[in-house]
Amino acid sequence: CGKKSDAEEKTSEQTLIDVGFSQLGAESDWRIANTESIRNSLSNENGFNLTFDDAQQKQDKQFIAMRKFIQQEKDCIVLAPVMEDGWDTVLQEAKDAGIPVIVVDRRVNVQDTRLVTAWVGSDFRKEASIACEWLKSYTESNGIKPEELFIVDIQGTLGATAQIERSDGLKNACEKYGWNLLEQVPADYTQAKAKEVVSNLLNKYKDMNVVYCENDNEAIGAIEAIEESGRKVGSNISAGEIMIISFDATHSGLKMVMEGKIALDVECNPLQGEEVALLVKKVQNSDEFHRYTYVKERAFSMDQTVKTVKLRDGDYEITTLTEDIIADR
Ligand code: GYE
Repeated sequence: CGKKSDAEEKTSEQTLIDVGFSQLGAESDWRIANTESIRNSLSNENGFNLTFDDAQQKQDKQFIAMRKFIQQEKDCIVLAPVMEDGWDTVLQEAKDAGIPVIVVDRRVNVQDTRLVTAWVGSDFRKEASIACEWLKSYTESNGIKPEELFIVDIQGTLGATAQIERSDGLKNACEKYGWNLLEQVPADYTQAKAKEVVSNLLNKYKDMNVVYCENDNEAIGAIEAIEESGRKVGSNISAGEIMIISFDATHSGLKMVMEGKIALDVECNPLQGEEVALLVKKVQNSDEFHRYTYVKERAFSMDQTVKTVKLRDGDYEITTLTEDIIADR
């Protein structure tokens, strides 16, 4: 093919990239921020024509959306999968139709990893290590013995990467450090479910003193349940307070950190839109791109006892929260 005529050049310039985005749901503040970020970055002004679908936390609905996008011959599909398993068939269908699929946030577990063009998201194992290493240093500094810790894990949606890796990280730390893990219970990343679950756990375990919540909405539900039961949330376990550890660092989560109600909040960055937009363009232009991109994240605490934690790849600094950081979310 020869050089394009001026007219052809103009049309291709004006052509928007047709993208279908299958978002898993709207279960949390994190998710809403993630949707907004992707929608804003994949806007008409930026050269995209985006079709959005909310699957209400149902994988079947994601299959339907994906097949609709394939039928509509989208240029690219962006998929935020609800869980890891079960994607082989539909991803093969996209591949057969020649449509690249960019996976965001959680990952998919497929036999042929080439079915995924690229992935953008967080290192959930690292997030869990930060939380557990912080708890270890904190308790050691305060003379709390490992066997005095009675922990419950309020899990996310079972089978989601963030759940699998945050739950595993805690379980391994409990085994390694000799902490008591009373129970691991799923609450679907929602405030309402977490409140219900924690109310039941409070009745069951009088000695429970740490609630490890796998996201901020769950942490807020847990705080409500604990306060309604007449107990106090806070870092002073020895004085009978129940410590909350959480993930996401959303606006409402960080407000709870500021008030001392969440002891540590490990950030999970939902702002993946710009990276996704860049990737889609690179894929379309057959430019080189990274297949796996991890977004940068921090961990916030108001308690100054632990300033750094030791991770496998070196020291990790805990950020002291300021009003500016909260205002930014
Ligand atoms: O932590 C939670 C959301 O997969 C990282 O899903 C995401 C998690 C996030 O509902 O708030």
